[in-house]
Amino acid sequence: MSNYYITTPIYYVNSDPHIGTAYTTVLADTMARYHRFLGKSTYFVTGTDEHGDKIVRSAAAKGIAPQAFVDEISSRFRVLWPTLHAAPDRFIRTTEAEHVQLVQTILQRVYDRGDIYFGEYGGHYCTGCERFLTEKEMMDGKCPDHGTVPEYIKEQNYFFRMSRYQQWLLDHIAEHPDFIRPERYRNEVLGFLREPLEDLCISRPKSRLEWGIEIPFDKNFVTYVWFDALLNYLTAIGYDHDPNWPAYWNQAEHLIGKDILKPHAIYWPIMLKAAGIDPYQHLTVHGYWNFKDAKISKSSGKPVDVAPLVRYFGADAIRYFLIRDMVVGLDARFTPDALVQRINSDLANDLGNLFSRIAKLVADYFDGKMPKGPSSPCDLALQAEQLVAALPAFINEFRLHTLIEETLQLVRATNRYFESSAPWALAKTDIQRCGEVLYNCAEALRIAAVILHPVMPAKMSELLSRLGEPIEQFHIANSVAWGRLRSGTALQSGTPLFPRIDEKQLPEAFPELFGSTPGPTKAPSTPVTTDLIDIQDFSKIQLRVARIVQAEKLAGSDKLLKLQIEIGSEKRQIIAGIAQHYQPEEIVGRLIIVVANLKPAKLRGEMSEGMLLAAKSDGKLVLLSVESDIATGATIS
Ligand code: ME8
Repeated sequence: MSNYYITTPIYYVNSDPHIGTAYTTVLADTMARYHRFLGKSTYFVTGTDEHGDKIVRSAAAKGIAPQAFVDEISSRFRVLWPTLHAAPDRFIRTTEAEHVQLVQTILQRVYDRGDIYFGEYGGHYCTGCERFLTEKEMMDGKCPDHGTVPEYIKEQNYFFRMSRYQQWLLDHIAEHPDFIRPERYRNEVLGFLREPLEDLCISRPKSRLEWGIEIPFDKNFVTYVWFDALLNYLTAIGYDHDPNWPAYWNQAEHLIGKDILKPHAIYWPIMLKAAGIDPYQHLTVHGYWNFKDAKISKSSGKPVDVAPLVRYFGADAIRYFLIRDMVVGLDARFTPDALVQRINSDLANDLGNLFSRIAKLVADYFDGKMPKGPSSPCDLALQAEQLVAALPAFINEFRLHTLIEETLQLVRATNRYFESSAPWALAKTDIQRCGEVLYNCAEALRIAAVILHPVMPAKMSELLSRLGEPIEQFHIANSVAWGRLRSGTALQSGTPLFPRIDEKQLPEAFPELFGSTPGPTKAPSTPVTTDLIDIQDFSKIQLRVARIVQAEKLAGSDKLLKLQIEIGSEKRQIIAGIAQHYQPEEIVGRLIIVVANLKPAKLRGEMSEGMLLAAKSDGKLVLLSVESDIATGATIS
């Protein structure tokens, strides 16, 4: 039997879990379940990262000792995951004795091999990222991810000779095209590696930070958080003492968000190489969940708390939404409307309703027992077979959003077949044919439920039990073959599987999420239609997607911002009247829409080469953007 080892980042305990950290955990859990489903022996690990400066600061702010603080927050993560039906095989904490010992063993080994030396370094340290940023990475002197000014630190420390392994890493990436995926992140890493790699500072003097793992060869220092944290991936599988560790390590897949690409794609493989351990197999990188156009995170002040969402909508509905609405690699928007739409349309309407309709007719005309199927399968069987054949590729390539969509296409086709076959009418004219139609529908639904089980384990188990085919141990090959559904077993109709969400109640239940989203409070005062134009007039305007790479206030104006933008390979400056609505630091990095063929004009002595688009209503202004990530320079039609 082959193996599969999947990990999430171990999360910092300076903040509570939120929808961003929940996403990575749910995705890893779903992948673990799919690989089990493909017949592999699977190990799924998540946990918490508990050392470092920011933990000490958060504990101090609460007035408690670091250990008490980390114990409390770590347990919030540990107890939350099962409520989301995430079932890690191991929950690891970096304060565990087993981990501390492993970090010290590896540090000593790398030191003995001559790859750690003592020296002095001065640099810009971002506590949010827990690493030094290069001049190139900073934007306007700030960390682009955290919007804070890094602290300049100069001191004597231990350094890890990363530079020695730069060429090795480049060769490894070239020889293993799917080492880092999707490709855009592989390219980003190759971009970093075009510059000479600086050696990595891997210690902190105890005089400045005590809350860390002591360096085994110098008691005055503790190790740097990343050197400590990354090694959790080895502790978790019992590196060097559990006989099974190599079999899992050979198939290791790290799942991370794009914020921690550099430590995972550069520091980690080099650390492994220096310690004489083979690199992991895959690093899979996903984008950000944004809410109201900002990354969901504790530091941005926009965390979306998971527990109340789970209580209200149910764990499986949240899992379904998260996995369906994010394409791995791209950013996605968490909008309350999209969440409700998915639940009401896909789950309540397409999936839940299909079961209710089948169960009702089976109860009315077949005494609640599954009727006999036809002697030859229908078209739905072919569609199901094609879907099943594509599953391994969807799973191995992390295309779970497509897997879900294709499965829902099968469910929708089954609903159409139900409608066009009209079994309620057949019941009065041809009861055998009526039974065959119901059998076909129930069988297509059963296969869809097996396929969706890893995404919604509790709800799909319930559906399968109600169909009379409870799940025990299953494997794709023998559970999704058409015709396995037995006749004569009892169907349990019961309450709707996915109750519809009443949108009217939501603003009251979640004021912070739903309160201000249903659109403008008042209708815009400008009439919608003025003079009509021909399509040719419109086609004269060239609209393009651009990215804001720099933004600052225009001296002497309280309304204008000076923006440097990138449109494909072109760089331009535009002056925009948005200073009363946006702070420069909050829009850097955003994708916007610009009119690209406007004649340049001078505004307050500065050239403006284009105009950005924004929507206005009653004194409010919001920038226009695109729904998901796309290359700058993309045309808009
Ligand atoms: O970086 N959208 O921990 P962390 C999607 N301790 N995913 C998000 C997200 C968002 N808005 N916000 C957070 C650390 N995440 C280190 C990791 S690993 C050896 C050490 C998820 O608590 C995503 O997986 O800041 C991201 O990479 C991770 O949380 C960062 O978690």
